[in-house]
Amino acid sequence: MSTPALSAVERIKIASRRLRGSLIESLANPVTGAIAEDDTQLIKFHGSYQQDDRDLREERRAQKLEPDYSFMIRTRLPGGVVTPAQWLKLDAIATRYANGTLRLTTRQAFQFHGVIKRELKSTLQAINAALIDTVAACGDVNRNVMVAANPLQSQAHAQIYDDAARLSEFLKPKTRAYYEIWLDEEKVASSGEEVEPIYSATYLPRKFKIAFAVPPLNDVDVFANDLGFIAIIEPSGSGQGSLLGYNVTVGGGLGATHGEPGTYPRLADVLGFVTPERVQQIAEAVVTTQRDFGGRADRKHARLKYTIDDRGFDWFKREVERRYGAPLRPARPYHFDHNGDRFGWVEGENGRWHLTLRIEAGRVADRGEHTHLTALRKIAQIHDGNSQLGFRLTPNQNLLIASVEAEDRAEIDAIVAEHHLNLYQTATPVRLRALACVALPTCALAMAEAERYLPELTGKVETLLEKHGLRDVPIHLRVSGCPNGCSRPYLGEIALIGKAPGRYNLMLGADARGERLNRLYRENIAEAEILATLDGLFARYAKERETDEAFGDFVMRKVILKTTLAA
Ligand code: SRM
Ligand code: SF4
Repeated sequence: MSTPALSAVERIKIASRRLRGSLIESLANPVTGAIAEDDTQLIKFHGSYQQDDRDLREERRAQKLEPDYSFMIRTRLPGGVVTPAQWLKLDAIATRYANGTLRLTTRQAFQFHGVIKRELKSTLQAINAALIDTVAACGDVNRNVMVAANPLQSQAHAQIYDDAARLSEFLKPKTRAYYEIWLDEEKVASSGEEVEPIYSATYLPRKFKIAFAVPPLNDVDVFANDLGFIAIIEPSGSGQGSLLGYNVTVGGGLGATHGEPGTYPRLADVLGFVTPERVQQIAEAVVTTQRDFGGRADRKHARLKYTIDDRGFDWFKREVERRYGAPLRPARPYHFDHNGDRFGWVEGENGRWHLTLRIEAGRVADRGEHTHLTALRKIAQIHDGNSQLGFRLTPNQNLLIASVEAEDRAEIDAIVAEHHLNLYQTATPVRLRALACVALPTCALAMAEAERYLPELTGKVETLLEKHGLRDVPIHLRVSGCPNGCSRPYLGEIALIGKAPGRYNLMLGADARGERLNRLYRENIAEAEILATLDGLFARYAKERETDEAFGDFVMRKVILKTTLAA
C-alpha cells in the first residue's frame, strides 16, 4: 500500500529548522509588507498570522498596489488570566502598535490586529516584556489551554488553573526559534536541531486544543476540544469542595468546509477518569497518539476527531492506555447546567467580589460614548500593584474582574457607568450570550460578516423575540463568517454560518450546555429569510413549548427531529 503524499505544510515544517525558516530574512526585506510564503505558515507557531485588509483589497488591486498587509498577534495565556499591570501594558501595545483595540477571543486569549511588518518584532518584544508570550498560540501544536472562568469554586479552581498552566508549559515546543528571532537570543550549536520530545521534527498534523471545565458550568465548551478535562469536585457545587480528578474527553473539534461531507463538527467522547497528578501523562499519551497516527496528507482531515473516527474509539482508547501505562478508571458522574457566563457581581470566598462584564464580540475599543478601553485602563490603574485583583478573559469573549474588595466595588461601578461599559445590566439575555468570530475585514477565510454584523443582527432578533413575548428568554445566538466555526456556532441554539456576502446557513437546535450539536435548517439564505424563519419558529415556541423548555430543545424536538423522521 502506498503512503499518501504529505501536505505542503508538512514539507515546510520539516525544512524549517525547528520553525525558523527564512523568517529573519523575511522581516528584513524592505520591498514588501509581506513575508515569504513558506514563512506565512511558520509564523503561526510564533503566534502571528499575516493578513490583509479585505475592505481595501479591490481598491488596492485596481491601483496596482500590493494588498494592505498587516499581522494579527495572539497571546498564549492559560485560563485568560492577567494582572492589572499586564492589562495596562497590553492596552499600551494595542494603542501604539495595533489598531487601538484589544480583541478577547473565544479561547481566552488577546488578539492584536493591524501590526505592520516593520513593527512586528518590537510588538512581540513589548508583549514579552509584559511577561506574556505568544509561543504556540497558533500552529500545529497545543494551543491556548482554556480554564473555566468560575471564581465561585475558588479553592478547587486555583488548583485546576495550576494544572492547566502546568500542562500548557509542558506542551510548549522546545525550539528556541521564537527567542532567537524575536528576542535576539544568541544562537547556539543546537539551534535548528533542538529535541522536541512531545512533537518531534514535524510537530502535530494540525492544531490541538485543550480545555478544563468546572461543572456545573461548561463555559469552555469542553466537548469542542481535542482533549478536555472535566473537574470532579466533591462535594460538588460548593466553594469548599476538593478536586478528586478529571474525566478526560477526546476528539472534539468544530471546523468543517462547505460542500465537503468528509469534514464535520464533532463533540468529544468521554474516555475515563484520571487523578490530578496524572494530567500530564494522559495528555502526553493523547497528543503523541495524534502525532503518530493523525493524517498528514490532507489538512482538512487531520484533527484528532478524524483519527478517532477513522480508527475507531476502542482502538484509540487502547493505544492511549498503552502509552499511559494503565487502563483508565471509569468516568465519574458530572452535570453541566449551561455554557454561558454569569454576569454582574458575585461574592466569592473571603468576602471578595467578582464582576463579569459583557464585551460584545470580545472587542475592547473606544467608540463614541462607549469608551471601554479607557474604562478598563482606569480600573487597571486604580488596582495596579494589587496582587489580588485580576483580569480574566472568559471563553465567551467577556471579561471578569476578579477578587475585588467590597469597598472598591462602588468606584468600579462608577467607571463602568461613566464609560457605558454596563451592557451587562442593560442588554437582553440574547445579546448577553451572543458570540461572533472576527471575520471581515481581517480574517482571510471569511465568507460573510460576523463581528461587525452581530450588533445589528441581534437587534433584529430582539425585535422578533419582543413581538412574541420572549424578550427575557436566554437564547444562544452564534455567528461565524465561515464554516471553520471560531465562535463555536455548531453549539448555538441559533447559529449563522457564512456562505457568501450577506448569506448564511441557518443552524438550529443545540442545547445550552454545550452537549448537543445543532443541525442545518436552511442553506444559503439572506437576512430577510433568516428573520422570517425565526419569526415563525418564535411564534410556535411561544405557544407550544413545555414549561422551562429551552429554545434549542424545543426546535430539536418539534421541528428538526420531526422533519428528519418525515424525510
Ligand atoms: Fe479560529 C482559523 C479566529 C477560535 C476553528 N481562526 C482562524 C483564523 C486564524 C483564520 C486563518 O486561519 O487565517 C482566524 C483569525 C481571524 C482574525 O482576523 O483574527 C481565527 N479562532 C479565531 C478567534 C479569534 C475567534 C474569535 O472571534 O474569538 C478565536 C481565537 C482562539 C484563540 O485564542 O486561540 C478562534 N477557531 C476557534 C474555535 C473555537 C474554539 O477553539 O473553542 C474554533 C472551533 C474549534 C476547533 O478548532 O475545532 C476555531 N479557526 C478554526 C478553524 C477550523 C479548524 C478545523 O479543524 O477545521 C480555522 C481554519 C484552519 O485552521 O484552517 C480557524
Ligand atoms: Fe475567520 Fe471563519 Fe474563523 Fe470566522 S469562523 S474567524 S470567518 S476562519
